[in-house]
Amino acid sequence: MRYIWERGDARGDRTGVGTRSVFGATIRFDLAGGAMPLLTTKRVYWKTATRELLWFLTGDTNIRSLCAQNVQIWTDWPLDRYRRETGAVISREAFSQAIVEDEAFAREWGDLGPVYGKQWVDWPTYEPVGEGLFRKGAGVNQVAEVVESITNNPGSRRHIIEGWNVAELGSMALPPCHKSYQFHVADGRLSCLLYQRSCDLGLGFAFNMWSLAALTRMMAQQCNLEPGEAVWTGGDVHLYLNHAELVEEQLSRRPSGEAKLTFARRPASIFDYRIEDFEVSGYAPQGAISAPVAV
Ligand code: UFP
Repeated sequence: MRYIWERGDARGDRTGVGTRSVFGATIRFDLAGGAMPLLTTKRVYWKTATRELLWFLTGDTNIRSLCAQNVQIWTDWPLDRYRRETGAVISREAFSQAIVEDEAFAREWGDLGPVYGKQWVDWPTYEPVGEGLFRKGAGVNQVAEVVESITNNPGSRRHIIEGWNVAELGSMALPPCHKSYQFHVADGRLSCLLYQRSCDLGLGFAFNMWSLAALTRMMAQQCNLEPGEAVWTGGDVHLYLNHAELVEEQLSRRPSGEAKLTFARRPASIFDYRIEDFEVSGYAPQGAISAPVAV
């Protein structure tokens, strides 16, 4: 964070806020013994990140079930579209409440397009039915396929869950940031490498790192393997220029405590985890720091 803040390249960006950024960075974290990469220099709402991960695994791309759990991390994108297209003056709270209470409204305004969940468990396919004609085939459940390949062919170098569906990028609220997960088995341990093309180090990163580790732990549990390493690789890793307070506050703090994750049970499949299954101990973070999201 300090390096990027002091030495990163100044870049204008899509949001108009401006960033300092480095291109290409890697962090490795050993998950042995239940250790989790959960930032302590500010409170990270790991349950929120976990609820998002569980939502991806259901294949849902509508924010309604997130809003119903008071998870607002995706609300700003549909809210922005709603304000732009209708000219309505509405607070985030009121918008989120309308999404939860009104199913038709949620259908019209709450969908994010074919983002992560859709690609992870229902990647679209097309079957030729004649000269130049195609019909929709069965979707590919990449997550189920990876559980299967890790279990039956652990030495494979093809255990990949891919979010970057080129043909559908245009209809997504936001093209995937954490776009490729590759799993790897060695010595009875399961590791995962995430390639994240774009990373908001002030806000997004802590969530992305937690989710990477949580998904790795869930996969390891399902495949009867020990957890290995969570390897995170970022493309454009940046700090927004309006995050000065967050950056300075976080850099002035010292890490405290070490979080561990245990599972309350072993769910029947990778798709059957519930938020109550995640038990975190030893997490002694410092206070939360809020900062604006660049939409
Ligand atoms: N971003 C993250 N992690 C995520 C996510 C978004 O850091 O999981 F969905 C940030 C990265 C960037 C912005 O600041 O959101 C996406 O903008 P762009 O598509 O222009 O890279």
